[in-house]
Amino acid sequence: MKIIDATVIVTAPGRNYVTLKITTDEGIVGWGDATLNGRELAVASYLRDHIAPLLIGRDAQRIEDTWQYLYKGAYWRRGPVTMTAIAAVDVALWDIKGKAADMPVYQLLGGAARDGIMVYGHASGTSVDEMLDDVADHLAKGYKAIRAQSAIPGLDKTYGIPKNGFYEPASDSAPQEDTWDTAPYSRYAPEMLGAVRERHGFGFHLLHDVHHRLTPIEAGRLGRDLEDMRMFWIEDPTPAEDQSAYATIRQHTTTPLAVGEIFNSIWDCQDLITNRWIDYIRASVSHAGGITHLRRIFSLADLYGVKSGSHGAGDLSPVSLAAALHVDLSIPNFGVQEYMGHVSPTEDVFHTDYTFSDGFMHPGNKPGIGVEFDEVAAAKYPYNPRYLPVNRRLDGSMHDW
Ligand code: GCO
Ligand code: MG
Repeated sequence: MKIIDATVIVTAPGRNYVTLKITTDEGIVGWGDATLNGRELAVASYLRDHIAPLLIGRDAQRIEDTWQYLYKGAYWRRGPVTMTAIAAVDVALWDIKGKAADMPVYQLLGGAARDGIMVYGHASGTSVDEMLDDVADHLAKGYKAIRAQSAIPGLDKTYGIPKNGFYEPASDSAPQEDTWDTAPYSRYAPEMLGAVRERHGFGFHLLHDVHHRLTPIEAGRLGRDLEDMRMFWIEDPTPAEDQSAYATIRQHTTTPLAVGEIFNSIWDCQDLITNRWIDYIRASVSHAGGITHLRRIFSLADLYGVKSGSHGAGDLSPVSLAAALHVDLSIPNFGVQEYMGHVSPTEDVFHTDYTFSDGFMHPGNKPGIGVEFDEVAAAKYPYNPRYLPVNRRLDGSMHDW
């Protein structure tokens, strides 16, 4: 089965998504997600200008060989743009293989290792009370795991707090400027998360995203301050690229640690995993080289007792979420899957088969990934340049966002 076409479609049904369509000479079409929030067109160009011409005529069934060809063949390895582009090709080829075999992809990955995939939702609020009500809403919907974030008094904007009811950090023309001050956050976070346990008890998993903002010693102290809350994890307590920082955090706390949403390859987390500095690896299908490479990361993690906890924010398209669910269902060391949902009218363009019920998701049983992309609908939503926010300390200097 030969690849005869590879087309890139950029569309913005509520937010920008870059989608790769691969067509074979047998008429089978596969879809891949190539979205890199805020840098979408770089991946679109990488695919259109540098990868698509190489795909024409290749055997669509040779997924591993194509992965190695694109990874080793670029010479300039890794990085978010390259690995997101390779991921889109990889997922589209798994989609094709599933459709050719008339099986959902999770069957090709070894079959279901569990009945459902525990997902965590996002509860947030501009005040603690509002956030506590949102936690109650999530519990009522059946969530077994909930991430809690609320606005920090004294700072004008806080990461993870939605505008107009839906968390959407990207802004047009220029990045929004947030402010950061570690002291009020470090005092406030234990109070805020303590309030969650006080009001709603310990019968569900509680998560919190620090979003790369602390130093290792500050993160160690936060982890210690949160020990009584029995967190499921704290996420990205320090800037994620500094792996050995986690050795310091680990020395100070038993609060579980999760990192990896910005990682692109197994080399980004080799030390974190092999030194057992983390508990959950958050690499995603779309930014870490596709199903082929993500499974390699999770296999390494399994050897060291580290579980999966894939990124699943709304800036990863439904194609990515579906692909993640196939991986989640099939691996032995699954931990949790992030599920933020997608803003309307995403469903107009991406027709999905996955389901959510009582806190668990399932990818569905359609052949392939189980997501179909409506090109006619996509044409109604043109690309709209967006930027993620930046963060400044009170003295005006730049801080990690
Ligand atoms: C999360 C993430 C996201 C990122 C976003 C950036 O844990 O879900 O931190 O919300 O900020 O994916 O594009
Ligand atoms: Mg995060």
